[in-house]
Amino acid sequence: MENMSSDRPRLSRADAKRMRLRSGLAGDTPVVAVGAHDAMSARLIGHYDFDAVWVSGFGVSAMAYGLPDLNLVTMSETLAVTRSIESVTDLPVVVDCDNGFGGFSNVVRTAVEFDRAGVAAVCIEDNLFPKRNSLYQGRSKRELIPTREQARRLKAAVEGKDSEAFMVIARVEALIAKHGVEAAMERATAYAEAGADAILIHSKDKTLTEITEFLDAWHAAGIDKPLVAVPTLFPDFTADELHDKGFSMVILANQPMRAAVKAMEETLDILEKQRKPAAADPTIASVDHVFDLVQTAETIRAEEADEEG
Ligand code: SPV
Ligand code: MG
Repeated sequence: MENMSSDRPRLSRADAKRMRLRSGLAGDTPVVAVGAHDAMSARLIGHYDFDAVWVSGFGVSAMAYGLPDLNLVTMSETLAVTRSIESVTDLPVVVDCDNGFGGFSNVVRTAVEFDRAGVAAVCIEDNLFPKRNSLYQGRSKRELIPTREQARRLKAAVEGKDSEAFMVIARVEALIAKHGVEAAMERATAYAEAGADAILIHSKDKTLTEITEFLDAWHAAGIDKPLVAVPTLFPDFTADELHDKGFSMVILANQPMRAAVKAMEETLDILEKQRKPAAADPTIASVDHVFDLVQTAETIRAEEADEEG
């Protein structure tokens, strides 16, 4: 078939998005990813000037399953939500795969399945199963997987890649677990050597002191892998400011979820008090707007095209 051969092989949709993420990470401006918890939030993120969708484990746990972010949501459940997100967004999708949902083989299987699902990247953290959300301030154990074991898991995940363009981001929780900058550096270095494509260094230090120390050590070590930040707990730095400090990607992880929760609570409060739909109308999206967002008219037009002749 003549037009099936071409000198330049066409990239698959998945690889095109992966290459977009890779070139973004090497660019002069930060890759800004925003957290989605379902396909609608991913669609909305795509309507604004952002570079990637972050499938938030916290968001999927809380919003899709109504559960705490404690490794209760399985790989398959995360994959199902991810597939729905991946299929409605043109942005590269970076999936928070927690600790890979178990041990060594779970991490490997996670990378294989999400690579096959066409996402741009997975992020694997070193919290021991069952993990605790990193933002949780209450009393809880924070145990990390030993560095060598996590490096071994990451190496196997990287070696299992089907697409070279697919990325495995290694997330370091040493600062969250209060192990200090030296331990964080040791882990980040081991994960980079294991072949991770980027390092997410998580922190809840508002002043950025720890992060700055880490960045100094990282740059002194000359490791050429992109760094990723989740600035939920150092929220006053802009993506550009974080980029200037050395982060290639900035993840605004949970703001759409929190916006949705607040908006629903306010609307339910109004409905509870006034007990009629019109009372909520001024502050909610119209039915037509929701129809538009999910391309209802276009879909009906395509479905009924033949009938119109
Ligand atoms: C998530 O969005 O699930 C994250 C980021 O892992 S955080 O909750 O800030 O740890
Ligand atoms: Mg998470």
